[in-house]
Amino acid sequence: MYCQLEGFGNAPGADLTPVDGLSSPFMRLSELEQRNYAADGFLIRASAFTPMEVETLRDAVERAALRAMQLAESGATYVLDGKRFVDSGYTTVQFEPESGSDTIRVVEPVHELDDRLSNLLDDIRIVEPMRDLVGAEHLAVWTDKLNLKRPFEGSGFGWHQDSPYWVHDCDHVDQLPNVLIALDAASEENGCFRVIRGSHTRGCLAGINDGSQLGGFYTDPALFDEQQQVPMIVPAGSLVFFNAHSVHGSLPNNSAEPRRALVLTYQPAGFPMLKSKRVRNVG
Ligand SMILES: O=C(O)CCC(=O)C(=O)O
Repeated sequence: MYCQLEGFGNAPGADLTPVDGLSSPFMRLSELEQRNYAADGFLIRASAFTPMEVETLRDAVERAALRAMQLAESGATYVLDGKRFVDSGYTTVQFEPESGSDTIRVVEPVHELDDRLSNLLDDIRIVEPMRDLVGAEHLAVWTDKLNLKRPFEGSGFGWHQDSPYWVHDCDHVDQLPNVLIALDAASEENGCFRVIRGSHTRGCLAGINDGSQLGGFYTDPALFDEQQQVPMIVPAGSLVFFNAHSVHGSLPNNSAEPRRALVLTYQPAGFPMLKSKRVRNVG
């Protein structure tokens, strides 16, 4: 049920090589991929990273999570709708909502917490398709997140778009495509990522007006068709590109398997990042 580029893959044992300024036509989106992305609002490149590379990235995110935990010890805590957040400088660490839980759910931004994650931002397999999706040859990073979804504990993400979060900080919200890098095989059981096919075509949609603090960020269910959801059941190392206006979410992880993912968001070069306000051009 997804648009996978047949035969795409990388040589076994390839390292996480940053882009060197050369453009590879092979990595760019084919016309078919561009048409699929325009219609669906998402695109999958399965197994873009080798098992060895995925292992390196898992190690990097676990180290980054340890560093995030240390930062959180001296950060400023606040609670929204029962969810605990800690800000340390411009880094936000979100904990699982279970009362008293010290399990990290999300870290944003995360790339500064491990050099391997910083290098990943320049990886040609991500940057080349992003050039087509942003519509610019020169790119910068907008934001980057680590979603951990630990076994039996990782909570779900309600249906939402990213664009309403960002539209107040950015004048080019139509040029902020995301890529989710699956660090574990994703299944229905471990709460795979889900996208509402075609929901990106109507810009920012209204949120829920239920009087809660975060309700406005969850998309009004009357404005999209849940039947159009596509579960991203993908092998570890796969890339899921998706539009900032796509309604997306996921169910809790009820399995013994983790479902970790990085979500990177790009923009045209020269613009500052969402949280640090620094410019992080690519390549
Ligand atoms: O990883 C997921 O299941 C959802 C991620 C998400 O919705 C987000 O990062 O905005």
